[in-house]
Amino acid sequence: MTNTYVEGLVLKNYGGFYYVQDSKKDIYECKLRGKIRQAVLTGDKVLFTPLEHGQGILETIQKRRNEMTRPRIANIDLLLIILANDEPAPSLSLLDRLLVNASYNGLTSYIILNKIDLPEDENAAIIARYYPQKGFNLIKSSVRNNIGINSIKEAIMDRIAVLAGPSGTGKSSLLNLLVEEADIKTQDVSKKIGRGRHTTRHVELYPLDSGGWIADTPGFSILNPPNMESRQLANHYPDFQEFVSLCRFSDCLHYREKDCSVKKAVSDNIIAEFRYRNYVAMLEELIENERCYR
Ligand SMILES: Nc1nc2c(ncn2[C@@H]2O[C@H](COP(=O)(O)OP(=O)(O)OP(=O)(O)O)[C@@H](O)[C@H]2O)c(=O)[nH]1
Ligand SMILES: [Mg+2]
Ligand SMILES: [Zn+2]
Repeated sequence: MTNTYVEGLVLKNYGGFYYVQDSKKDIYECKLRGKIRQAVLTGDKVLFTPLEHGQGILETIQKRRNEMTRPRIANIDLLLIILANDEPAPSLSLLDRLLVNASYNGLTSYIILNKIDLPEDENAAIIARYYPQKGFNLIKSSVRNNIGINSIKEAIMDRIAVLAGPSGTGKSSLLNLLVEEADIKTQDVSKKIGRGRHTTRHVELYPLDSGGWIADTPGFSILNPPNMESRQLANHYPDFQEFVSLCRFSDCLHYREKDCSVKKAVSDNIIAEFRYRNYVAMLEELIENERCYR
């Protein structure tokens, strides 16, 4: 007999079942094949055997491209960093930490500057000016006034997205807006997977009508410094890249070295000083960790 395995994506694990969506967007309620030992995570790409009545058997987990804790989710493509134009005013150092973290984990990141219906905070103005000019993705939005939402949908298209950002910036509001629209047209599916916004405390991926998935992770934060070597940090600063090869020392950390092109670019106002300050703060933490664990 030829095998009839089908590729699918785990949307959630609930009540002992795994809800697996195939490429036709149909969702199957799957039990595990006995031999699977590894924990199956939301976001896992799997092979499963479809059975009758929307049931299935989850056969194997495919190799993960990444895996996050807090919440536990696999194969994330996209980090949406939700900041507010004001209320709360955005923190530049938090933003840079999130960007470094995303880059370290191989994620594409988008800076979403939400609440543009409000007057702009000083840091918000800096963000809106500096980052797009350096090639970062930035979308201005107002969940309240339905501005920028289509651009966010386009960013998520066919990808697995998670939200990050400080409290009060509008993550839950955005999620509700995106998922509510999906709800309208996927009622049958939501009935089938027994969904209720408040019924589950497990991580769930919501398929969006416009394509892609978003995780219900309003409290998502990935603030711990990633476990990288200090000399790797500059690789995660795209605005440093055109200068790093011009430093006098090939192993320059752009820290206390002489003839450092990155520092020169900072004093020439090509690299923003706040970016460099955030770099040094993270660098010192990494160096400190290396001292402790050597
Ligand atoms: N003016 C304005 N207010 C907004 C906008 N989006 C969300 N809000 C409001 O901002 C407040 C916080 O929104 P939430 O969606 O709860 O923020 P959150 O990021 O989920 O916050 P945490 O769950 O604490 O991390 C609420 O009162 C929202 O109504 C917006 O675009 N403009
Ligand atoms: Mg929230
Ligand atoms: Zn240097």
